[in-house]
Amino acid sequence: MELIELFCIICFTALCTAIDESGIPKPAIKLNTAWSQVFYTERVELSCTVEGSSEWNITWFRDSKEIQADHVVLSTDGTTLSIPAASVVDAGKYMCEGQHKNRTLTPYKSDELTLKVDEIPVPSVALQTPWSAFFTSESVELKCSMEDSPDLWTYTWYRGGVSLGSEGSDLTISQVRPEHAGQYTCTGQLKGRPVKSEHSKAQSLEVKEIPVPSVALQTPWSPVFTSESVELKCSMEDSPDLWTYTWYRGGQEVVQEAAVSFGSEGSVLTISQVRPEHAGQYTCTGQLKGRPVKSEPSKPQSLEVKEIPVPLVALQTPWPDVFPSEKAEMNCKMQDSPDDWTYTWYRGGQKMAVQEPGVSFGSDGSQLVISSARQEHEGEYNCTGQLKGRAPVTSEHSKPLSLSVYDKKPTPELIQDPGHRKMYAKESIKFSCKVSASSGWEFHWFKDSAKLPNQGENYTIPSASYVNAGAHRCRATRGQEPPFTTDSNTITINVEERPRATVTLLTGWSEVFSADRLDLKCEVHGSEDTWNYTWFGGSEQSPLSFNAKHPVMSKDVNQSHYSCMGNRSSRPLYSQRSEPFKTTNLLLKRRVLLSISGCLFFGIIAVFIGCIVMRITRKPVTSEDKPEEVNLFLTRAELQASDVAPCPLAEYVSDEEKPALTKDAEDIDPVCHESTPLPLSFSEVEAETSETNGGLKSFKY
Ligand SMILES: *[C@@H]1O[C@H](CO)[C@@H](O)[C@H](O)[C@H]1NC(C)=O
Ligand SMILES: *[C@@H]1O[C@H](CO)[C@@H](O)[C@H](O)[C@H]1NC(C)=O
Ligand SMILES: *[C@@H]1O[C@H](CO)[C@@H](O)[C@H](O)[C@H]1NC(C)=O
Ligand SMILES: *[C@@H]1O[C@H](CO)[C@@H](O)[C@H](O)[C@H]1NC(C)=O
Ligand SMILES: *[C@@H]1O[C@H](CO)[C@@H](O)[C@H](O)[C@H]1NC(C)=O
Ligand SMILES: *[C@@H]1O[C@H](CO)[C@@H](O)[C@H](O)[C@H]1NC(C)=O
Ligand SMILES: CC(=O)N[C@H]1CO[C@H](CO)[C@@H](O)[C@@H]1O
Repeated sequence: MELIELFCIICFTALCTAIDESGIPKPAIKLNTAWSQVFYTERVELSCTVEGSSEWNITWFRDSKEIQADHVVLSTDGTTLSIPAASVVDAGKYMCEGQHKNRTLTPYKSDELTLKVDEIPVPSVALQTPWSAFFTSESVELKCSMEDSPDLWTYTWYRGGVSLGSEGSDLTISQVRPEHAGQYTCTGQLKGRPVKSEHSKAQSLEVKEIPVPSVALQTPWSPVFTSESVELKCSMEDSPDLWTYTWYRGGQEVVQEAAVSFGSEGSVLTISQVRPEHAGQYTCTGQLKGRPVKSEPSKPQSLEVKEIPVPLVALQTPWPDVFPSEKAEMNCKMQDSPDDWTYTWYRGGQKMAVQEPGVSFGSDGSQLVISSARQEHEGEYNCTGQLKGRAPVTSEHSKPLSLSVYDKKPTPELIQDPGHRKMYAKESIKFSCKVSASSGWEFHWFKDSAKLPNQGENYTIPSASYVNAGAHRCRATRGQEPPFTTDSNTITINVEERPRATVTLLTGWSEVFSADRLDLKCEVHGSEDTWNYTWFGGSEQSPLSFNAKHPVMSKDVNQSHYSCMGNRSSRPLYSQRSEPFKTTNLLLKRRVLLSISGCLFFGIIAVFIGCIVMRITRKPVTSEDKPEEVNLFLTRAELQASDVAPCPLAEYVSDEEKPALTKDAEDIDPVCHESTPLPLSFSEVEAETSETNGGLKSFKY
């Protein structure tokens, strides 16, 4: 509009001037281009017209100086002045003057025409977004424009100086890719005029791959237990704050719920009370704030959720039933990694006090020791585990363990079989120790407070002897350090020797000379009871006879040894066997004795008769001269005083050699009278007690 207006004004003034000055035409100066604004390098044409122009010579002036044709191009008639490429020097006030060719007229000047030559403006490139860094697939819009009258221009885009072949003020890249990055410039081209601007300042365009966020478990441990709190963090490595995040579990978007919450912009996922269904593979994506840029999902982070295990209570001591003062020990343990837990104990539903007298817990509570059980320790025990350093993780109660405490110590019962307190040698005795309650007992045996080597519930004496007499007691123990101990009642037994049988010779001296058999008798001394007897001959074990008396015939010389024993139906059931009675050569000796004694007898008679004869034939002598009469018949006292055994019979009958004879002599009645039994020789003389050595008793005073 402006240009048109200007143009009209110029025309009008030109017309007016043309008819001015009363007939002398006035040259009219005029810009031939349709625009008044001329840019550098543009071609400019000015014309100067006078009526009847052919008669006029035209002269051009700029700033009152005549223009020389060397710089500009004038048409042949001079009416047109053209500047092929305008520059600063071409700007100025233009004027033309007409000089009539034939007539001398005062040259007539045109009006002044001011020509301005403007610099070609440079367009500027602007991003339509406030950011210049783009992520792949984002859309980018660039705008190129001239500051003034942008509509007069057309624009051309360049990246890195290379034309993109695209015109228009707006450059749009709908899905930007990394190769779109670069320096963007544009130039302006004046519409319809060959005016081309310089390149604009470059606008750099950065294209980045969309980053992928990463997920990290903030909780320092994995796996986590049910009810624990878990924190997961999702973030971009670079400028994480530009993003908002979305969480996925196993590909499904995680939504907010009672236990699940998100931190600002979703970067932190908090599960306050984790449950098994929260386990899975967590991924997240980032969403650029305010821009439709969405990242690929992160690498998955797995969240493992374990059920809190339940501990097990186990009895460490072998018995669930204990006695007062006995020790009981139990422990509470998780099957897996028990050291990660501490434990709490409950008895009968009540949490146990830390300082219960008589009860101690291990450092982590896994052990419960009742050093000395009491009635109040009875009950059902169970426990829970708490994860160390992760306090809210508490297990369920374990299965209960029941501990019962007896109200008193048991007393073992000592039983003797057979139950006689008075026992006889070689009898077998069996003691049993019985504890009626509970189990696991070990037994120890004591006699007169001395420990016996026996262990086990039974203590058997296969063949009693006097060393087994005494107070017997058993002790039941169980457990260790110190063992629980309880003592039984005491049974005192006596072990007596069995009465000994003795063999006596019934046959008297007088009969010895007449009879040809010896009668032996068996007796059991030290017992008034009646006995049945059994006789044994020689070394044979089979009995010979069963009567109290046993005859030995002279023809039985081979059976030199006879012994007997008592046997009955009440205790003691049998006696000790007697010492063997030797009858070797007894009958033979008797015959020899008979002849010796006969000789002796007749000898004595002869001496006696001789004495009488001497007494009669010789006179008596005085008492002083009288030699001491030989006392052939010693008194009993005299005989006793003498050490020499005077009884020739006894001496002879004895089987013993001379040295043995002196020994035997002490026991042998030196006076040989009718009732004196023949001295018996034994294979060995035992140092028996006087009572049992019944066979010799009759020889003593
Ligand atoms: C001017 O002079 C030329 C020749 O010199 C002549 O031909 C022409 O007619 C003249 N014009 C006028 C108007 O006198
Ligand atoms: C363990 O003890 C608690 C409290 O005494 C009780 O409520 C619970 O039933 C017990 N647990 C089991 C498994 O018996
Ligand atoms: C102990 O004796 C009883 C019978 O008195 C018997 O039943 C038991 O088996 C015996 N024990 C041993 C260990 O021998
Ligand atoms: C006595 O013993 C002898 C040999 O030692 C033997 O020949 C004889 O038959 C025995 N007599 C009797 C009665 O046993
Ligand atoms: C006891 O005597 C009877 C006969 O009276 C006999 O049969 C039995 O063998 C005897 N016992 C012993 C141990 O000698
Ligand atoms: C001796 O033996 C007989 C028969 O064997 C028996 O009847 C009797 O009771 C026994 N006497 C004693 C004292 O044991
Ligand atoms: C009056 C005058 O100056 N006339 C001139 C016009 O131009 C022609 C050709 O250039 C000249 O020859 C005349 O002298």
